[in-house]
Amino acid sequence: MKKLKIGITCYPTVGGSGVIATELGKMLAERGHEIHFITSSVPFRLNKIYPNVFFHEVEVNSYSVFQYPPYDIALASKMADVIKEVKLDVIHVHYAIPHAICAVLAREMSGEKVGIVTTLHGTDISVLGQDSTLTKAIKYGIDKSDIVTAVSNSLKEQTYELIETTKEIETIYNFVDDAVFRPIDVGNLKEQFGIREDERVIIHASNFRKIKNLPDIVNSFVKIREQIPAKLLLVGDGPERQRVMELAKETEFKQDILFLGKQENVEELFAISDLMLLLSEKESFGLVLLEAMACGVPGIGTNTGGIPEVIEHGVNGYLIDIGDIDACSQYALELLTDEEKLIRFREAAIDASKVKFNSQKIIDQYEQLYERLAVLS
Ligand code: GMT
Repeated sequence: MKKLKIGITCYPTVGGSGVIATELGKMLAERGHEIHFITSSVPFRLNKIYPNVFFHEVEVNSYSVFQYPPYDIALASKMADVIKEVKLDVIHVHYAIPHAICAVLAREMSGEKVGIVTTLHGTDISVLGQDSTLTKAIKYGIDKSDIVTAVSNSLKEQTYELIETTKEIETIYNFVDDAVFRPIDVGNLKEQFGIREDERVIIHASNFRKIKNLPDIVNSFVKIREQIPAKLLLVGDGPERQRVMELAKETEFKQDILFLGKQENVEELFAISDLMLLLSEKESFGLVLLEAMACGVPGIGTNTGGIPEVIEHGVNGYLIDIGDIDACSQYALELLTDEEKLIRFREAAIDASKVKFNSQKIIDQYEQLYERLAVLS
């Protein structure tokens, strides 16, 4: 395929959409494409020098005449500069607002024929799509993009429900870097955390927003812990952290609940884990589940959004209704007390990450989209 010049815009801080955008850029660069990240800071997974990868910083200045710093305008201007200077073939934005709208504006400003691909990740639709002050803008961003993708069928259907668009939306699943997310030997890490060999390890990682239902994780763990020796690792930080810490302190197993804060190398924590819990109220995909699965950690997730497209119930994990902590603890105990079953689920989880969510296959899908655009222009 012809080597393309591709601009990528995402939120560069920790978060699934930024991770996917960055990994996609890195893998496309490995295939010889020239990748230009146009973001407010270096994406956090872009942690070393990669040939073919360039970074264009969006500088957002504050002026006393503005109540809010004009990020969207600064981004659109920067995108227009890069489109013109580099002669981008495609600009791929992650999140409908503001990024798709900025790309449309930038194309206008540059007067060039760059193709726009927008990937919807979830919050832009499931939360913002319900905000009537934003729906028209989201629809505009979607309609004016040349190609729109969603990270699950569920998110695609939700977009049609919430945003009155007739635009074709294509599902392209998320993927993980399988060189990082795989079963690894981490020596005596479990011991370093003070976890005994006979204790099972349950893990949850998120941005601790309310929709992640952290209290359900703690309450499910308490029910599990009443039956078997176990530890709960809570990885991440966010608005709910304080409330969850208080809840954990009130339980009789507070010493078994470890708050680890934000962690860069979560794959090392997955290496000592037996089960992942993601009990969210909304979740367009649940990338963290896939990261855990690729490391051989099956998950229990809620039957919501795209989670049922990631977990195959009874094969590589379990699905429960939102809030059903009895079912959660029951399934967890079934798995954690049956070594053979756990091994079977671990293998099935790795298998799903390699087959259904195969990174090379998914990069092929994105490349095919870009190719279609190149033919159109
Ligand atoms: O989960 C979050 O709150 C972060 C958010 C983001 O923008 O990074 O994640 C969304 O995109 C991820 C990557 O596609 C998905 O795996 C998450 O499920 C999705 N979050 C929600 O839908 C709440």
